Amino acid sequence: MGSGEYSRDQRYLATRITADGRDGYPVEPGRYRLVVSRACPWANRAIIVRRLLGLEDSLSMGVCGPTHDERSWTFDLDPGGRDPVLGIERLQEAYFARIPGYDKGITVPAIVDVPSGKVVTNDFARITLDLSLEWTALHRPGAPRLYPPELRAEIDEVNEVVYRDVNNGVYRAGFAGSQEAYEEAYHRLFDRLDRLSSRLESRRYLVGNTITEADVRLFTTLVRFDAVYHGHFKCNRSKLSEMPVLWAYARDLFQTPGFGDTIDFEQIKQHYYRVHRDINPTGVVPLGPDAGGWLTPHGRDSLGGRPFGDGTPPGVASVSGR
Ligand SMILES: N[C@@H](CCC(=O)N[C@@H](CS)C(=O)NCC(=O)O)C(=O)O
Repeated sequence: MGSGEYSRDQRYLATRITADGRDGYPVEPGRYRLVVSRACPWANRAIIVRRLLGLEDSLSMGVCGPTHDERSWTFDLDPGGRDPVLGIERLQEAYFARIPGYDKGITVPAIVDVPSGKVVTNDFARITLDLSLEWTALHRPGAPRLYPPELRAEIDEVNEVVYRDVNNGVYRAGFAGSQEAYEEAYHRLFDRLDRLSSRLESRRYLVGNTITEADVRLFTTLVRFDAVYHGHFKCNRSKLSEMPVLWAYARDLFQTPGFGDTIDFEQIKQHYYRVHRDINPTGVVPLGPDAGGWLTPHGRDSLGGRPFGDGTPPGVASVSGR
């Protein structure tokens, strides 16, 4: 690793919730709580997939506020500052219930076993795949196939470069500790975005002709691009809204049920600009950009594609958004 390069701690609580319960945590309706923050792109993946698969009634969701202190996420959006199901004020309590003194990041997304109050997993990359593959008995009728076996190799290939250069690439640019590390991350990011743009010029979705896990993962970074990555993370060769293909692709997804209805731009900005004081010491949160453009026509229908394949879109989001 070069000097000044940002490195993400990739050691997770990797216990899995599976259909056969081999890790001690079988899939069961009502037993687990997905804890997220709407600000976080990694948690956003899980919120979207839970909505697309119709798991809202089986897997409840706790929502932390957008900002946090050095002890990490709190349930400050809830009455009395406590998660109504877990009864805790801080997500840290559920990590400590699992591993006393847990000394790695108290991160979202996390899935908590409600009866014991313990975090089962915070392995964000696995969480969405397991929602697709292990929670099938609880999927809604018409749930899309987000990770179908015949497309898995291609989805994995796309996901790998999207994670390295885009999802994590924006963080590598934003938290670079040297000019050299920043420039390397910046070029990798925009080179990759240019290649993705070419790929998406003639096809509506990244892999196959329906929405898959690959689209979910790219979307969560694109939707934050102009609000936080362009300014706060210095990813400013172009705004998303200046990259016509990617901008239309992102708007198409945003306007698809299950995507845009999970997004809260204000919480996203509050999180990045107020929590990362090392790169924004004043904590001042910018007022722009205007999010109105997200609802303008995208024109991508002409490329064909069947967003939900043989399935159907999810119903409208609940009023509370949970
Ligand atoms: N744990 C994963 C992804 C989740 C993640 O980083 N979530 C962030 C919010 S976007 C978080 O919870 N940060 C709190 C912390 O690290 O203390 C990782 O670090 O790769």
